[in-house]
Amino acid sequence: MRQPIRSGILACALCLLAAASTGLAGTFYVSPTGSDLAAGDATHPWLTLQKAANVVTGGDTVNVLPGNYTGFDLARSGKPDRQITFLAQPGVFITANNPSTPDGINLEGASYVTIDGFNASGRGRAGIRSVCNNGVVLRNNTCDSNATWGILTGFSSDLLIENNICSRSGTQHGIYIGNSSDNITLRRNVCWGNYGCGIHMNGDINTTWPGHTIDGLMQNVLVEGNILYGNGSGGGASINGDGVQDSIIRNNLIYNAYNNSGIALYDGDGSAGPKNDLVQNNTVLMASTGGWCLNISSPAGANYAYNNILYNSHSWRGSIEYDRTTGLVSDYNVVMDRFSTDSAGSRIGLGAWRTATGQDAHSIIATPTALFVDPANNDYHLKGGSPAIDVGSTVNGAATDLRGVLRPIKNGTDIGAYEFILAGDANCDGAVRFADYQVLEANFGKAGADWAMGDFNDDRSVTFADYQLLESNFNLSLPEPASLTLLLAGAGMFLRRGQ
Ligand SMILES: [Ca+2]
Ligand SMILES: [Ca+2]
Ligand SMILES: [Ca+2]
Ligand SMILES: [Ca+2]
Repeated sequence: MRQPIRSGILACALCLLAAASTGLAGTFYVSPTGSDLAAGDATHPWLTLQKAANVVTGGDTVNVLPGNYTGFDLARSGKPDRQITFLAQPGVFITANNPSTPDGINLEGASYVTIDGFNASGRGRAGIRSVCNNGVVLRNNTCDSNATWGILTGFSSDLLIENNICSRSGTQHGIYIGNSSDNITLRRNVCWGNYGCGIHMNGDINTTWPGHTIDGLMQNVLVEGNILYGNGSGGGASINGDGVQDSIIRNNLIYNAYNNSGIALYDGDGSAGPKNDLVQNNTVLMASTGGWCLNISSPAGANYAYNNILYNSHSWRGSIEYDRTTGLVSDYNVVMDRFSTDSAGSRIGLGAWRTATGQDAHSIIATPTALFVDPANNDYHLKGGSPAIDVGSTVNGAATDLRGVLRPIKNGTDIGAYEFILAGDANCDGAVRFADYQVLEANFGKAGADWAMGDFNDDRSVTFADYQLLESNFNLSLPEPASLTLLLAGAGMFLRRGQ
């Protein structure tokens, strides 16, 4: 009898040891009312972010309570399966540069780190700077009115930058990734009012990092679902790619662009020009002072442009400027009657472009008024009857839209960043049914939501407003009687719960 009891006690002791170890090593807290002499746990938080940065190891999470903080300088790394996470609660502001550089948050040689939820604004150079590392995630941060960049990365591969807002950078760009880095995803960021580019990618063969091979190319970059507006009073492109190859730029919305280009792919500091890049289902609208919508030059191989809306408010510049007549595969775009096949921007019409290049046989000409719900107020969703509906290339089109809506809806893939869909059609089957209501109900109240979860008004959360959109379209369609009964029963529960 004794042996099993001893085993039980031993097992229990091991459990406690494991729990204590997890608690000490795994989860820390920082608060404006804490102390760096404290234990750093939930009831005894640290005072400074730098204290946390000096001690974290792989697998740790640092929870940051609301308040104002001096930034931090992190040189410690997690591991591929043990990310270090700095997780800010809503209301965390970096109001002073970190102790080492003129940036808010600085990661230098710190790999496998996640920075989530910080507001790093008004800093001396970048809101967040991350260099000489791998496996970094920058998510849900706001970087406004920084002197040079919102977010800067360099020599930083296997990188994910998503759901950040990077605005009003003083002398350069919203998001700048560079220095030959590869395997990077930039998605669902909003970059507005930056002096230069919204997103800048620089292969940069000229800057070295001791001990590392610099190939001057950015490869396998996915730039997807970003919204970029009001950028470029100082030039650049809304999406700027120097030495970018084997990459995809899709479902981005660009408007009020003052830049020299909406999307530019070229060879400046890179070791070679664009090759095997796919520009797909973007909506690009240049301001009257801007350059061409899509500008490709010095290609190192074929590049591809499908399903883009390319509209220009400039007096004579237009949709596509390409510095030659071969190597660009382009079709199923909505364009203006304005193209160029030389780097001087000499203008030709769609017919002459087709003759010179053999491209854009299925592309069409249309105006914003015909295409969009309310272009005067920057609503670039397709309106009912839009000429962009169902006429894109499904074979070479994006599989989703900017919101995550599954393409194609109805009879074909649409051109541009938004697929035309009834609000409420969460499962993207072309009809608003009880199944869609069930999706919305299951996700009701959730933040960080997308269309497929029931966020129909693009505010990233599922609320009563989304239900109202679903209901309005449900009543316009005619559900099966049994489904209608279920819907009304469900809606009653829903309404009671909402009160
Ligand atoms: Ca590279
Ligand atoms: Ca469609
Ligand atoms: Ca549906
Ligand atoms: Ca919503």
